[in-house]
Amino acid sequence: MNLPMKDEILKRFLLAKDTPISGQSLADELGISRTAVWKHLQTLQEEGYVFESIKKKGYVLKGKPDKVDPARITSFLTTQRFGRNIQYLDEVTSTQSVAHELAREGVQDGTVVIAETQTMGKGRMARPWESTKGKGVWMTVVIRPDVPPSQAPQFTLVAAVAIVNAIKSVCKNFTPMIKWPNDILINGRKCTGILTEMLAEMDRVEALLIGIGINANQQMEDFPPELQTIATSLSIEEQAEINRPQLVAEILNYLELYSDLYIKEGFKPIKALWEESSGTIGKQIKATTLREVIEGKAIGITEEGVLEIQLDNGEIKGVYSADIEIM
Ligand code: BT5
Repeated sequence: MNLPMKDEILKRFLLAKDTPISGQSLADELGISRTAVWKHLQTLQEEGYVFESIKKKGYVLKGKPDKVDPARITSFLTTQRFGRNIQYLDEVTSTQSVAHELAREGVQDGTVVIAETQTMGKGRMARPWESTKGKGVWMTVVIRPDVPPSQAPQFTLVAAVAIVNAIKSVCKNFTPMIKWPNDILINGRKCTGILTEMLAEMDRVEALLIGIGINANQQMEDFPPELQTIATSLSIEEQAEINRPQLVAEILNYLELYSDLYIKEGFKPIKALWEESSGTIGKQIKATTLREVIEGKAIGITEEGVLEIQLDNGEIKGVYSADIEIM
């Protein structure tokens, strides 16, 4: 991956942990002058990184600002493609809008747009998405699978499975559950929303924009009153501070793994993983679609990712997209 030089330097300090790195060794390894190294260190310090100088040995990174910056995400990545190009922004209207532009320009598969806050974060049907500054994961992953547009909705389920597993790898005190199709809940409260958008021709997806919003380090008072009864954050549930760059990297690690699995083996293995974490199946639900309200028991998802609801009279209805209330 081609990280900017400043981020290359930062990544080396992150990986070295408490082992000092000398300015000379960085200059030699990266093929730049010692003055250039020093300038990059100064910029990093201005951004909030703290370096301690150890006599005759070099520098050790002692303090980091709480940011989801590319260098820190990269230090936890094990992917080939996903997250190998990260556009980091302090503030953005919506990461989806930037991702749309980049996708049209032809950016590589797995490109990530991530921001500390969004001023116009959005959910489905243009509902507002609350994106508290520096407290969450607000990102869009641009992926370019070779699939027809009809398969796009299944990627919301691929993403949900990836996110649940990523959350489980960094949090141990609770079990996140998927609420079909695009929410992840903890103890009945929403901690994550997924928004999948698409750039497509008639018969071919050009790019999918997987928008992921996760409440990571908010406390209850950080949420506006209307969300305090329905939302939660990983930190509230885990009772610990969440390492956001690590969480982002784990999501990308799982997302690459599962979307490759989906392309290779189809929806079947994803469906099995999805069912393991589903909080919807087997429950009495109310599904509000654009056309009707359906009440019944959620009995499963089909190979296409369609939710099947059994009505009281035994009839089974398939739902492609809806808001679900678990009764
Ligand atoms: C979603 O929509 O859940 C999809 C949310 C996707 C957000 C990401 S963030 C990165 C990327 N850039 C964007 O602009 N969007 C994506 P939906 O199922 O329609 O749910 C929206 C509803 O969730 C709202 O009407 C609120 O009730 C609730 N909500 C808003 N902000 C929330 C938050 N931070 N936590 C929990 N619930 C929230």
